[in-house]
Amino acid sequence: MPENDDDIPHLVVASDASFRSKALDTGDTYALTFTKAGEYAYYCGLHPHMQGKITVAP
Ligand SMILES: [Cu+2]
Repeated sequence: MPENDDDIPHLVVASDASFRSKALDTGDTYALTFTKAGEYAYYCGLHPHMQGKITVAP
């Protein structure tokens, strides 16, 4: 499970607003199960320049 190992909080927000974590402090984790294949773009709600993409294979 991914964990925030930074010394500042971050939070995970889907670009299409379909999921959103709470603010994750150091050591916090956030897990989500995807049931549909596709690409899911996300960013950090506190630092929007931090972006990523999850690819779920069929
Ligand atoms: Cu952040």
